[in-house]
Amino acid sequence: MNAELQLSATLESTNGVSPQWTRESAQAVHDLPFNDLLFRAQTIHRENFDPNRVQLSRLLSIKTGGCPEDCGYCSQSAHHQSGLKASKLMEVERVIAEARKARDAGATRYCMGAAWRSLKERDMDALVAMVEGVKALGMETCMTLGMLDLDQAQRLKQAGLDYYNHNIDTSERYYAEIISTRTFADRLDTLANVRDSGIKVCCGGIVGMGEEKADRIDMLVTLANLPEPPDSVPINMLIPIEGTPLVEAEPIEPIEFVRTIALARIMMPKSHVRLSAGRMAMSDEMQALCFFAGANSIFVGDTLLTAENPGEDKDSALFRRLGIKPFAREAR
Ligand code: SAM
Ligand code: DTB
Ligand code: SF4
Repeated sequence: MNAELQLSATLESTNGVSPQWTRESAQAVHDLPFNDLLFRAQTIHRENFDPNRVQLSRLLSIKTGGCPEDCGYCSQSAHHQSGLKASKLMEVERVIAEARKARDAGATRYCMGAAWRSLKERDMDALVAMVEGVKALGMETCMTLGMLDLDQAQRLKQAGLDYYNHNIDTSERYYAEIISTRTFADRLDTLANVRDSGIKVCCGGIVGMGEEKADRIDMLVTLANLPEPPDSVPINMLIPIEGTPLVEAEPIEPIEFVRTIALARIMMPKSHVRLSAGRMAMSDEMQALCFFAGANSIFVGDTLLTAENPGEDKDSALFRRLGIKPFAREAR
């Protein structure tokens, strides 16, 4: 089948309940002329979201550094010499105070991250209190704590956790070049536990790690073909961190990055596509193209978990110039 026919077959099948994407059907969309790709992504975006609203999310590292995993991109792995100082789990009161500040600055979503391989029982009570406290501020809650079993996921759900972030990071093929301490299948198991508990899945990956186009496409095919596409899909552009094995990775070309965002929007029409790490290295114009391609969330504030992020002034100036408004907080 030629690319155009293949594309129309794909689009017809999206009228069904759960279309199965293949590398070929996804690649046919990815490789469309740029204007056709963006027009299609923007059309689908408008059918599902307000095109002039972008959600403001805020991250907090509640436990930093000293992580036993060896993810090749990460400043927090104990396997790399990034110079980051490790810390203990933050106190509940402090987490809630930080969340309140973020809410007062306009964030509607609060994401708490811990540099753990998996969640330990001894920390559960504190985590439950954090979820309850942040929820009580009227914010959407998200956590990313490493691997979870079903019982742990159920307890976080009961505390009011809305989303759990756990990324597949890249294609199954490229994954083993990036992380050796846990497998792609381990990640899928945690995602199944999250889904089965009723917590919404936040799952995406990183581009610009020296992967090939086929890896980016395969990553999105895996995500779109999960039993349900993730409600939330963070697309991170690698922030090269000194002391990590990926510090010299070949950066992704901006147009190719925008194509990845557009493809994510087309393949997962109802998901929040989050323009996540890497915005310090993006021009305003590149970010504007990402919003046009269907990205509808950013992380705000001066820091992500450990790395630098454009500050509030820069982001509000960009939103003003583009006529973009933040998501409104749900009335409670
Ligand atoms: N330890 C938890 C885990 O890995 O599940 C949570 C924290 S981890 C930092 C969350 C995600 O941030 C990673 O899966 C990765 O996709 C992204 N990330 C980490 N370091 C990054 C970097 N240097 N550049 C871009 N994205 C990064
Ligand atoms: C995700 O995919 N990106 C966010 C969130 N999930 C937790 C984290 C980005 C981290 C960037 C590197 C750092 O700050 O250390
Ligand atoms: Fe640990 Fe998460 Fe960093 Fe991997 S990405 S080293 S699991 S903190």
